[in-house]
Amino acid sequence: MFMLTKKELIAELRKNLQEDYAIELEDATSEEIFFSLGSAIKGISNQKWQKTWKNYLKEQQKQVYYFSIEFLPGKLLKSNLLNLGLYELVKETLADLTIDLEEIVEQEKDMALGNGGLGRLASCFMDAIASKGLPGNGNGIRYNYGLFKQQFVDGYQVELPDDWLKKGNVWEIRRDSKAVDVHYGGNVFFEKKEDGHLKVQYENQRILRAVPYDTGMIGYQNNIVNTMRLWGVEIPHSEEGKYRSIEERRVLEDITAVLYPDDSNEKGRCIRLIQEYFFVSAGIQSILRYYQRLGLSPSLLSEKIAIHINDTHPALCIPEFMRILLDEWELSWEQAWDITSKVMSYTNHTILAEALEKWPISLMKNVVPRMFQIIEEIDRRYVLSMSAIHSDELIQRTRIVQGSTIHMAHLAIIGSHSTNGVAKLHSDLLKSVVLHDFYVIFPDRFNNKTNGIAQRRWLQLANEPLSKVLDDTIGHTWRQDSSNLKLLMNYQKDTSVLAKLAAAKQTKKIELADFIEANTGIIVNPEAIFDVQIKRLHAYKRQLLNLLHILKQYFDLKDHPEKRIHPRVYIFGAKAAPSYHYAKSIIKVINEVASLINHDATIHDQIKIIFLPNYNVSLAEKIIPAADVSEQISLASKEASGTSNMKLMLNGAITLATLDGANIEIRDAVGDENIVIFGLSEAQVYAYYENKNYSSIEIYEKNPMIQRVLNAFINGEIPNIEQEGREIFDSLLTYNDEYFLLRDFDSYCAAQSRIEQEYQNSTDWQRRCLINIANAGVFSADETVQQYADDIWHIEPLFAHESK
Ligand code: 26W
Repeated sequence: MFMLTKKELIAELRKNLQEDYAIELEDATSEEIFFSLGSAIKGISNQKWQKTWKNYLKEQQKQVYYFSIEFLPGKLLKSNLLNLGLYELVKETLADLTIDLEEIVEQEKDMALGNGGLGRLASCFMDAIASKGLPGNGNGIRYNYGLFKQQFVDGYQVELPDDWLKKGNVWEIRRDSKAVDVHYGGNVFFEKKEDGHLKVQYENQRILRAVPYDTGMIGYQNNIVNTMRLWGVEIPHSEEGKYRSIEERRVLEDITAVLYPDDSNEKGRCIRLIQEYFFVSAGIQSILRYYQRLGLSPSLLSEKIAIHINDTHPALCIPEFMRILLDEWELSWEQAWDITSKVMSYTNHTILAEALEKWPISLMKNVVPRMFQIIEEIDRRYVLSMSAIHSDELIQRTRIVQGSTIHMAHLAIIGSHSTNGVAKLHSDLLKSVVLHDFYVIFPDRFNNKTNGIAQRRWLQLANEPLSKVLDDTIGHTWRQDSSNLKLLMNYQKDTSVLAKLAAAKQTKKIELADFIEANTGIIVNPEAIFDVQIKRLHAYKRQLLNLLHILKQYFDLKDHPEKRIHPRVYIFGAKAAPSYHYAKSIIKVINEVASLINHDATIHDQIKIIFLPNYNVSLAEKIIPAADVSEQISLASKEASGTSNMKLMLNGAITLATLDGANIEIRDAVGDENIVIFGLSEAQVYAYYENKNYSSIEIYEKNPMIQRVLNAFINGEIPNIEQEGREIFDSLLTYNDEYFLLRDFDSYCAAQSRIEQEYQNSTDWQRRCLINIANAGVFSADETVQQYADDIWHIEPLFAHESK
C-alpha cells in the first residue's frame, strides 16, 4: 500500500493551500481544507490510475463498459481514503491539528446524478469492480444539476436546483483530447459509390461536442483505479458561428444540464432521448477509438469489449454500435450483428409498465434518423428470422417496432446475449410473466444477478462503532471479504458481544437523535424503536400503509390513555418525482399526521414521526446505522430487488417485509425467526389479477379499524389535508386500492405488534440483529459483480493468468 507519513501529508496540504488559496493551514476554512486534501488524495490515486489503464492497454485486457444514465456516488472523500488505505492516517493527522475529519467531509457536495436504486447500484458496482481488480469503466452524463434538493414548506415538497458544480468537482479530470462529436437530427440518405456500395450521407445535422470528465474509481487497497467517464455537452468550434444568442447556446447546453427526476415513469421527452443518444454515441465512439489503438481485427471485438446496458435508457448502444461497424468500418450486416449481440448485455430493473420506455417513431426519426433506420432493419430481420420458427402472434408481440412505437426493452433483449433481473423473484417474473414471450424465444439469455451493496461504504465508513465490535470479535478479515462476517455466528450466545452490538447501535441512535433535533427541532428518545422507511416515494412501495398503521396505533393510544407501548420513532426519507401528484399528496399527509401526533401530549411521546427532508446518499449513511426496524413493505412482485433492505440488514436492523424482491433472499439467509414477514405473496397478488376480484370496499366495510383510519383522511381528524385526504381516500376505495394496502393491513399490523413484543426481549432481539449482520455478506456488490464478470462479461483481473 502507498505509504504516506503525517509529515508528508501536512506538507502536501500546506503546499496546495498556498498554491490554490494563498493561505496558511491555520487560517484555512474547512472548505479550503477539503479541496486541498482532495487534490492531495487525487494526486496519489492518479499514479495508480495511470498504471492501471497502461496495463490494460499493454495486456490488451478485455474491459467492460457500464452504460448508465444515472450514477449516485454521494460523497467520495471517505471511501477514497479508505480504499487508498489512508483513512486512519488522515483522520489522526487532522486530529493532531485539531481538525475534525467529519467537518471536512461535510464540505463535499453529494454527487447526486441519479434518482434512486438504479443509480446507486451503478456506483456500488463501480466500487466493487475496481475492488475486485476487474477492468471496468462507467459511462454516463455529467449533469450540471443533480437530483433536486427537497424542502418541506407547510408539509409540501418543494424542489430546489442542485447546483453541485458551483465550487468545482475536485475528483474529476476534463479530457479535452478525448472529446468527440455527436451528430443528431437532419436527414439521412444513401448514395451509390462507384464500387456499387451504398454510402450513408447526412444533411442538416446538428453537432454536439461531447467532452469527457473522468473520475478515478479506486479499488480497495489493491492499486487498481478504474475510470468513470461522464460526458458534458459543448458547442463544437466548427458550429460556434451558428449559436449567436445566449438563448440558442442555452438550448444546446441544456441537453446535459439536468437529470430527469422521474424514477419510474417515462415521459418520452425529446431532450431525454437526446440525452440517451448523447452519452451512448460519445461512449461507443470513444470505446471503438480505443479498440482501434489495439490494432486488432473487428472480429475480435467481443473478446476485448463488453458493454452493459443498465436498464433501457442506454439501449441505443445497440444501433449506435451497428452504425459505426456498418457505416464507418463497412462490415456486413451479419458480421456487425453477430459482434454487436456478443458485446451487449442488458439488465432490467423494473416490471412497472409505466417505467418501460417506448419511444414514438416520429420522435426517433426526427432526433436520430440513422438510429431509426437501423432499428427498423433490426426489427425487419428479426421478424424474418423468427417467422420460420415461431407463431406470427408471438413475433408481433415481441418485435421492436409496433404501430408507431419503438419498444426499447425489446431492442435491448433482441440485440444482446444476456438479459438479467436483479433478484430471484424478479428474474422469475421476467421469465414467467413480463418478458415470457422472449423467454420462450431466447431461454438461454435470461439469468438472475441479485443486487449487492458496497459494504465498505455502508458498514466500514457509515458505522465505525459496529465495525470496531466486529474487529474486536472476529478480527479484520471481513473488511477484505465480507463473507467472513459469517464468523459472527459463533457469538450468538455470547452476551458480552451482544451487549457490545447493542451499545454500538445505541451510539448511532443517539447520534441520529442529535441530528434530528438539530435539523427538525424535534427531540426523539434514543431508547425508542427506530423504525425506518427510506426510499423514493412511490405508491407501490406503500409508505401510505406504514402511515395507516401509525394512525391505528395512535387511535389505540387515544382510545386507551392508560395503554403503554414501547416508544416508537417512525423515520421517513423519500423524494417524489415533481410530476407525481399522488406521491406528493402522500408526503403532505405524512407531514400533517407527524405534526398532529408529535404535538399531542396525551400520548406521552410514545409515537414520533420524523420525515427528514432531502433524502440522499449522505443522509442514508446517517440513518441506516441507527435503524432497529427496516420497512420493506412493497406489494409483492412490485419491488424488483431493493437495496436499502441489504444496507439496513448489514447494520443489524430487523427487516419487516413482504415476500418481494430481495426480501425473500434476506429471509433465506437469516431464517424465518430472524425476520418479520407479512402480507400477500406474489402468487396471491397474481391470483387477484387473474380473477379480477379484488374489492377494497368489501374489506373496508368489514373492518372497523380500517374505517376509522381511512375516515380520518376526510373527516378533519387529520387537519390541513382536505384535498390530499380526499385524493387518498378515493384512491383506496373509489379506485380500488391499486397496491392492495387494505388487504395487507391486518397482517401488517400483526407483524408490527410482533416487533413490539419481540423488542421487549433485548438479548433475543440483539441475537437476531447479530444473525442479520453475520449473514449480510452474501449481499456484497463484490460478489454480484464477480457473477456478472464470470457469467456475462467474461472479464478477469489483470495478470489473472499469472496467479493461476
Ligand atoms: C424512464 C424513467 C425511469 C427512470 C428510472 C424508469 C425506471 C427507472 C429505474 C429503473 C427505476 C429504479 O431505480 N429501479 C430500481 O432499481 C434498483 C436497482 O436494481 C432495484 O433495487 C429496485 O427494486 C428498483 O425499483
